[in-house]
Amino acid sequence: MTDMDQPLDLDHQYAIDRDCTTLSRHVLQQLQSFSAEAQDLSALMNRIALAAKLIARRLTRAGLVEDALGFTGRTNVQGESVKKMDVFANQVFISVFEQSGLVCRLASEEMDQPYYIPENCPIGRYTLLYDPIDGSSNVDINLNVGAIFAIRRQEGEDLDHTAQDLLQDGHRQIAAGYVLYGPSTMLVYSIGKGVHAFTLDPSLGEFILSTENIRIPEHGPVYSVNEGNFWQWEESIRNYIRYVHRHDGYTARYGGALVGDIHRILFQGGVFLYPGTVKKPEGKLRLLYESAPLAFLVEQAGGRASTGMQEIMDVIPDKLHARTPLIIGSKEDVALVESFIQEHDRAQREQEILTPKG
Ligand code: P6P
Repeated sequence: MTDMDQPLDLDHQYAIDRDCTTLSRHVLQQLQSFSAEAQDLSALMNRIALAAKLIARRLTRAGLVEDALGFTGRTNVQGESVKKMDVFANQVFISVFEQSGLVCRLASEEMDQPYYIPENCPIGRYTLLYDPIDGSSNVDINLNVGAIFAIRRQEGEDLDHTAQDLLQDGHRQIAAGYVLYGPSTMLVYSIGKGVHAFTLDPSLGEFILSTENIRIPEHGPVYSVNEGNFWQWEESIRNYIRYVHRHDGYTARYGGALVGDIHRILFQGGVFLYPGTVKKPEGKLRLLYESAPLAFLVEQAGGRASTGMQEIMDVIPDKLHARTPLIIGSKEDVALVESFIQEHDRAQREQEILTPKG
């Protein structure tokens, strides 16, 4: 027998097979179809992967490249100071998708209105909604940042460019995920058939399957929240925080960058909260390109995402940059936070009944 007749041992065979499981192949395997829509989804995910690679390349050299760090001096539609990396990453997504023939619009945290693909470019039937760099305050201190994305089909013609068809609930998402720019660059996605993680192999320039069918634990030790806002919260949220302070088995982890905090909870279990405050009941995080994509993903992994009163996936935004409170993670931990909200509301209603009118 020649060497070629000798089968590789299973470990080597597995390693080769895994290195060949690229993102585009995985999408087609998921769908078990080569239909036009399956090919579209595979191509869309491939484009997102290309954007992630281009952004990762700049992030890993940010300290060495002119004009990569720091602020632009402008504020975005959110009223937030815009970082140079925000602008760069936003433009990368536009450049990667403009000639793809896959999308008709790109809606981004960084743009007041969606970017409509110019008429001299091929127009597709999908919209990409994205936060190009989430947690950009971490860029200048070399801590993890991320990108969050969702894909929706265009519904109707949107001839007046008001993008009204985007103002629908999260069930209209056909794919969603995030890119985590950390010690390694990971892309975690779902097309409604489970949650799967890919790790960028810089030596190949490819995202390679690293974890398939991720399931979030029913309960976990982590609670992730900015406790600096404690005195701005409703009493019910303060009561939840008092509870986890006083009970064993909880640990606080908060990175100030949503994607990293969610990634930890996806793998270890627990809950992330960005509640509304008395002054801003709607909270800080944006529904269409932060909370809804993450809700889609976490639900696919067996978790939950809630505003505290409603499933995030059911929320219908009134505007493109609508915000919602966000409580997301393990089923049991999200339910525990909600129980404090429901208990507080019940006590308030009881008090109102007992308090004589007039
Ligand atoms: P705070 C980053 O600006 C971001 O949008 C999320 O990535 C992060 O979870 C949150 O805001 C942090 O906000 O108010 O705690 O600094």
